[in-house]
Amino acid sequence: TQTLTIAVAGNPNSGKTTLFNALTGLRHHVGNWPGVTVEKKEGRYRDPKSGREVLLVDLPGIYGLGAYAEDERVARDYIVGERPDALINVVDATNLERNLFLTVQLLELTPRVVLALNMWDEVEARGMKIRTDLLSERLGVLAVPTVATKKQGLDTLMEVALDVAARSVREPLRIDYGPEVEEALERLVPLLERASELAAKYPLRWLAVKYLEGDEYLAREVEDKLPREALAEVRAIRAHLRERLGEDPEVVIADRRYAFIERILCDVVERPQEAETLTFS
Ligand code: GDP
Ligand code: K
Ligand code: MG
Repeated sequence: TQTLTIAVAGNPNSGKTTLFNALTGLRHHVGNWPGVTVEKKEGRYRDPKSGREVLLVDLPGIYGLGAYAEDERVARDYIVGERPDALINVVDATNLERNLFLTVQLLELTPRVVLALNMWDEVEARGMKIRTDLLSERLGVLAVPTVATKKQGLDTLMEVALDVAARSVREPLRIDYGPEVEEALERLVPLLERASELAAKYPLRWLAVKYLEGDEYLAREVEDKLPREALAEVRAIRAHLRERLGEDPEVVIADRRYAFIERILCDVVERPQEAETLTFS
């Protein structure tokens, strides 16, 4: 059987390195991603049940999957190009508002994700209540509480990650971007599909969203690979959308992502003062 590859992604300071080291022990080595100076760390994990070896890859700490930061491009190129069997998204569970902004972007790209709700000791110490089942349901992926510094939850986390790796693929997360953007996406996707290279490499809705966001790297690739007539149409769709919205589609798309996260957190997270209000009102 082939070695499984599981990548670890998350915001800086979410506990990625602590979790990675806890899983791999000393069996890891550090290098660089091709062409850039961003550090690449790989290690081995052995599944205690099957004895199977898993290659773990620690991706750079990032806040999103945009085009402007080199480490964000490294992460997304890796996910698109290497297609890891599963992705562990380490989040600081005390700060879901910020951390989920990366999570939803990962989920729009691939459904092969498990969330590590790390810093769970802090969640408990602060008296926060997080409804993990509801969070999982809304995002469509499992969420496992972990305390990386104490190696808590890591067995369960890896069990779920191995299960994700073995499962057949579902659809990535779909955020509703509102009628104007959705209409543009509906017209864009079939046009992008005409370039078979793009269709083979990217989830096309994701690529279409990125194109509307004005992602210059992906736009260049789209413009390289699309037939000329399709390219003119694709450009016209984006120009028309900007006109309809009266602002950059990028802004509307980011707003919708934040709103999506806010709606989820409103139901999923109960803060201590809210708990008191409920008790004493
Ligand atoms: P990275 O930037 O994502 O690689 O994060 P690190 O692994 O370097 O961790 C950042 C800080 O958080 C370090 O001081 C860790 O010891 C601490 N940390 C990591 N995981 C946990 C956890 O589950 N609970 C608590 N309380 N601290 C943690
Ligand atoms: K750090
Ligand atoms: Mg680190």
